[in-house]
Amino acid sequence: MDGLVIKSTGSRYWVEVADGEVIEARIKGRFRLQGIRTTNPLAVGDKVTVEGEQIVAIKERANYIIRKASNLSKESHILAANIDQVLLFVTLSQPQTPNEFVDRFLVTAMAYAVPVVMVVNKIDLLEDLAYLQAYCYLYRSLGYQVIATSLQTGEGVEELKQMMKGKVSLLAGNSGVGKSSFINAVDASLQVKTGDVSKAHQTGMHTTTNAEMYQVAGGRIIDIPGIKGFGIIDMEAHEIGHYFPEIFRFSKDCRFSDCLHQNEPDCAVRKALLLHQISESRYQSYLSILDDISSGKYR
Ligand SMILES: Nc1nc2c(ncn2[C@@H]2O[C@H](COP(=O)(O)OP(=O)(O)O)[C@@H](O)[C@H]2O)c(=O)[nH]1
Ligand SMILES: [Mg+2]
Ligand SMILES: [Zn+2]
Repeated sequence: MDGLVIKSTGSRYWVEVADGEVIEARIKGRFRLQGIRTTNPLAVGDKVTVEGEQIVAIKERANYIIRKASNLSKESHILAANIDQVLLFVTLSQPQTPNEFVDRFLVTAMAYAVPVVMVVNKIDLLEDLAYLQAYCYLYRSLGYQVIATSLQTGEGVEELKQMMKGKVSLLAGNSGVGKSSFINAVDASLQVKTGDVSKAHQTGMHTTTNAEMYQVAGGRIIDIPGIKGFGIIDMEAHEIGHYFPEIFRFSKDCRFSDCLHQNEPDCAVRKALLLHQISESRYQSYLSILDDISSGKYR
């Protein structure tokens, strides 16, 4: 019987089978998967074959996202599989999502070939709407879909729901930006726990504990505990610029084809930066990722 993993604790899996019935199943034997070393063989979003209460096979993944189990580990943890899009929740206030976090996230998602919808939430808290507009404009100009929302006033929520229809969306973003509140806003019957911002920040704890997939707004949504980003993986220094659309575009005019856009002569990217055709914050994010990769942080 075909099934879809909708919840996992690491050793136990909940699999949705025909007619929406959910069974708790275990893995039979061991899976060898696509040559990656992972701490977990299966993740939410995986399509599997079940026999009785056993998962006996896994279908090939369209995509998946992983996180290094720890900084030193060579093993990875699969966070989710078969994702149509990521909803990256960010806030410009309470808390303010760092631009570098956003840009790192976008780079990795592009490397995984997972489309991102940026959800700028809590806009009811903003006094400076000019900044919001500039922010949305910047990322839209780079080709990203951006929706400004408030769960307080409901602004943008209907538009976002429309974009989720018929798709599997992964919720991502720092703690306290409104991910759980959003799930509750689209389906009050789910009653996902939400956290008080200040408490969540003081303790570094996350109110959600298990990866779980919900059916909402005519689509599915995956909520992962404490998911922030998903690390930059297996990327060479010269590749980073490929994942910054504006840097990539200008880099074609750099004198050297292997230009890293730091201090090289006749660098078209730095020239564009001086002419404000590339945003300073985006360039800083680029340098910071480059720095991490050059210093072997992800090796
Ligand atoms: N003012 C305002 N507060 C919000 C909004 N969305 C969520 N919150 C609050 O932000 C806090 C954190 O929300 P939560 O959903 O737990 O964030 P999560 O950590 O991303 O799941 C809660 O106290 C929510 O009530 C919003 O649009 N406007
Ligand atoms: Mg939450
Ligand atoms: Zn250059």
